[in-house]
Amino acid sequence: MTSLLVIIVLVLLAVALWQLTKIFDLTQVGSRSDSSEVANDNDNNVQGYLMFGFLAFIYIFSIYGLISWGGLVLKVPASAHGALVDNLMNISWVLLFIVQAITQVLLHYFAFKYRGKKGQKALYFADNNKLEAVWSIIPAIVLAGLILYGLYAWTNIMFIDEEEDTVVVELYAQQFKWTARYAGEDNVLGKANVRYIEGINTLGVDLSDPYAQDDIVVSELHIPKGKKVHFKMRSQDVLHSAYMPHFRAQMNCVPGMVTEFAFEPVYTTAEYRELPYMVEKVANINALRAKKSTDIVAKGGTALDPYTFDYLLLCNKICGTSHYNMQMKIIVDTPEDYKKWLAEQVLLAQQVKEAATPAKTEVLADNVSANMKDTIAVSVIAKK
Ligand SMILES: [Cu+2]
Repeated sequence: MTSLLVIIVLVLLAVALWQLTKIFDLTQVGSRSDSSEVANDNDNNVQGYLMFGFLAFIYIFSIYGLISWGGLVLKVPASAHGALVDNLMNISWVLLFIVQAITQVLLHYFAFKYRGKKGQKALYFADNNKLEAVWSIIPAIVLAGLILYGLYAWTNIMFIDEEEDTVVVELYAQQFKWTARYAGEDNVLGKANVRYIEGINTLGVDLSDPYAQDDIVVSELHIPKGKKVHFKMRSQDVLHSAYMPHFRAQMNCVPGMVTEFAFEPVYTTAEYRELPYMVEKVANINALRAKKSTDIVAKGGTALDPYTFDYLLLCNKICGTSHYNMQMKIIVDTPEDYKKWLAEQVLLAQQVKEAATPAKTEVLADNVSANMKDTIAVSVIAKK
């Protein structure tokens, strides 16, 4: 509501300013020597020099941006294919910078050089085949090279060898959270469909499917270092996009179909935390947090917790109001730690079975109320 009011005020202010300039123009009628709407030499000179001013602005802002924000990028890729993506990105950037540096100088210089002058007539110039061939063929070759290299990189990244021993994980997207499902011992995910969603079976896993018997559903993603992880994405409601920036991986999650992506993590979470660039980044973030905390504490609030790095799975499609917060922690473990963690997880089939047993639920409920009674008793004693 406040922002709407601000917008209305700004629009009204703009209208008032526009009206004021009109009144100012009317007061000047008769006093100006040249009140013609047609540009004269003086106007053209001003516009010509403004072109150089704009050129300078583009370059100064680009250089400023590179210096101030260039260091914020995620420098070291955490997946085996990541270097290929970064290389493609870097080549594109270098090409873009070279082309823009040359074309922008030429564009603005010629606009200045051939600015309007009294008595100067434009030359009628129909076409020049040689020039047109040069500016068509050179970009065509460069773009073809870039696209071919991109296609080569993409097919390499997207190739999933079905024979290879991979960890199969389903990423399930819904407004606004991620859930992961591991294929278990058989390494095959059980069938799933929204129609089977019931109680704690929030992913709609078909529990009559033999492949689903050993499936494990979790809300924190653990993956092993040095082994290819084969992700299969599903969405419950709208388009989402599974984005894992440190691994240079992104794939849309589309309702009604399964999309895939596979990569091999090359740094465990602990190793990535120790990378010099990450140590520096975390120190910067914590310095900012500490500064903010002093303000918060001064206002009577509690200080912010220090930040520790973790890989994240984010949603990269604007999917609704809480899209910005749709994320899941990814932990890359050593293969041994991963095995240990996986062994500790309870199978979905077992969880569903336990939830369906009323006797056990009652016992659980009794335990909870007994615990609550204890807590109340303890707090009563504490008060005495
Ligand atoms: Cu989303």
